[in-house]
Amino acid sequence: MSNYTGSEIFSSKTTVDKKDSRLILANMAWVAFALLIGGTAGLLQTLVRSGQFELPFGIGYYQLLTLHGVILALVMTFFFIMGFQIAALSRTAGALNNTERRLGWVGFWVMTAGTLMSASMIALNEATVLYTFYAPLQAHAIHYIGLTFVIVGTWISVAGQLMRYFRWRKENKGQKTPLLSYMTAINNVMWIVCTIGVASAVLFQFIPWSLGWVETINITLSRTLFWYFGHPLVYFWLLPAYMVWYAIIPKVLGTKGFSDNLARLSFVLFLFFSIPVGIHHQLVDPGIDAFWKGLQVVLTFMVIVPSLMTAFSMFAVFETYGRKQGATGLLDWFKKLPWTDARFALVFIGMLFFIPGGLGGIINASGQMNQLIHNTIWVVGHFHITVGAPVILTYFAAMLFLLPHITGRKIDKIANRLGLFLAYTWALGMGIMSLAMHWAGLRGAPRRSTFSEYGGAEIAGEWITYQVMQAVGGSFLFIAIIIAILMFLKLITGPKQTEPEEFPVAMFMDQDAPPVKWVENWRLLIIITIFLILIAYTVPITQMFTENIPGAKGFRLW
Ligand code: HAS
Repeated sequence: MSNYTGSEIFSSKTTVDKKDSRLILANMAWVAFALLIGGTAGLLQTLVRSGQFELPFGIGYYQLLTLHGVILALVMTFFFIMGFQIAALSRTAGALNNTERRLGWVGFWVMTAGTLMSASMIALNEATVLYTFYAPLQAHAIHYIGLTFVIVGTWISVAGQLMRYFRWRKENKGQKTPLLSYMTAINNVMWIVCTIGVASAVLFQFIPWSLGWVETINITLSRTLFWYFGHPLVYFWLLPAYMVWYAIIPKVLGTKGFSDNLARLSFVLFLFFSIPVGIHHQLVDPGIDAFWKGLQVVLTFMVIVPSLMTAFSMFAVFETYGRKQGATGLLDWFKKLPWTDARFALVFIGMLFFIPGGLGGIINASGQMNQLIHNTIWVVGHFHITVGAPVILTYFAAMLFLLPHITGRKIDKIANRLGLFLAYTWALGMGIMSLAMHWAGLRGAPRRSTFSEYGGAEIAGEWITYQVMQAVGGSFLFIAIIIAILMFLKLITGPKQTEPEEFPVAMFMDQDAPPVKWVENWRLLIIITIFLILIAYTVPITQMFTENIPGAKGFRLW
């Protein structure tokens, strides 16, 4: 039995198990491959969208945009999250047993099969429906089945991860679970609850409709089920980044995390408030009563709280570190931060992006202001400085220590320098591109449309400027992606060493505080989560069946 009392295991075991490492590496290989394909599609769609370039074989804007969205937002992130969470568990709770690891592998292969099915349909132009696959856009049934495989694959992998977490609890009764393991459990439970929405839409609506078994589809219901999943999806991406911020970055700095208890509370709040807020993506949709939209707006403001708690904790960590380095003034601790360590620089730049990213989210969620930005390219700017900067830059930072850790290599000077170049090139590209997107969005430029379709004559001159800025930003991002791939290659081929590179896991200032029991009372957590979902969704979904409101087809799924 371990004598663990907080975030770090006080035993000699501080590495990821060798057999688990192979599984993690397989997931991370997909991340690199998906980044390359999705990034290339991203660059090409910017160029095609500008109207100045044409591609062979009639490859069009929407096809490229679908590939870009599906491969980066769904495939790359899911493989990273599975790989990273397995690593976090293996490092802090201990090696997976054979059954748990086998589930990880089965999940991996099911996700792989699903990805290949969907990607081939997109390549054949049979699934040009964008990553949100809104009806009445219709794809080939294989695309929907492929996406189902991807989700089911994550469930299988998650089952193995949850088994590892609960086995630790059983073996260490009454003790506080390792923080990183606990965080993976919260993210996984949230994932299982939210994916039920998209799975229902795909199985009961999209697949029968795309196979021609039914002729119509209830659009309002399908969009609602999608966003029931779609908003927690963004936190499914974000929480692994927060795991790094809370539990890893303080150790990278050589200091302690602010509070283990606060970190757990913020994750619990994400579990409660991530799901009953999806309708804030549908504030202008017909078929949903204004009261329920308003209620979900209020709940959305609740889900901002754990991010503010995170910002507070990170400021506390950075300031404490700076003061330990001798800073005495109000802000000079900032200069003391380890700017030459790529693991830190990547994450910190990501955090800076999240300040306007979060503010933009608050604007989006504010009922009336949503009318101004909805369906404009502002929203695209918003998600590029949330998932496309803080989240992805933190994933890169995690790769920087994780890849050499699991392959027994070193982060040498070149790899670190590549990491720094990556951070600054990404920041430059994303800064220019997202600024143009926010700006154009405020001027009314719609998202997901080409110049010729839009024909926004009154901002035509400005439109060209925005387009050029987006293309320039996109090109820098593409260069950054090449740097990221070079960094991954360097990390898995660098010099071998007997002591693997550290997988840093921090201690906390309240390390010795006794465990707070209710945050691990899963029955209670799940009851509260379901209760909030029922409050937010029961009436609006019932109305989609019972009332003849525009957009809904009374009593019907189809
Ligand atoms: Fe969002 C649309 C509201 C966060 C992703 N969002 C999207 C879409 C995506 C997305 C992909 O209410 C488009 C979907 C589509 O295709 O249609 N979003 C929010 C709100 C938040 C939020 C309230 N979004 C995210 C995150 C995402 C993400 C995170 C990805 C990972 N979003 C919306 C709404 C829409 C929307 C509407 C629909 C718009 C429409 O009409 O279509 C909040 O969670 C944000 C809270 C965050 C903060 C920031 C805290 C800051 C931190 C950094 C601290 C920095 C430090 C360093 C410590 C309050 C933690 C500083 C050091 C110094 C020295 C300065």
